[in-house]
Amino acid sequence: MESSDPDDVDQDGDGLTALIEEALGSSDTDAASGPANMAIEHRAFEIDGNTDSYWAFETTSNAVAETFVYEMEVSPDLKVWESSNATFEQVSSPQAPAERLTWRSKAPIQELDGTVLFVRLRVTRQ
Ligand SMILES: [Ca+2]
Repeated sequence: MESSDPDDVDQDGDGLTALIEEALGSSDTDAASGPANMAIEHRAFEIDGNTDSYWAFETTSNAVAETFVYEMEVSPDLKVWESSNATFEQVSSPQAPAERLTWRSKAPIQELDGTVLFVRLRVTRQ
């Protein structure tokens, strides 16, 4: 059964619903505008004077982000999803002026060797 909620529509077929597109500040009528707004990559962070490589999950956010709650979730198997609070922390990003949300793994990549973890962004309206 298809949802009649306009937030659930994916008009451009890029896999991102209208709600997610609005939260990212992308367009649900342009398939090229959405998916590239999210990335997970290795990034150097300085923590307590030590620079190390961490996983960084980053997404753009709508200029009126107070409309939304952005939560990063993790899963070991794509079946069970939970809050990323145990493995990631949300950090501010220096990449102004574009408003971006960034989460950093709590442990450096070298300590996560062999760990399989999937990530996703969960967005709800406030
Ligand atoms: Ca879409």
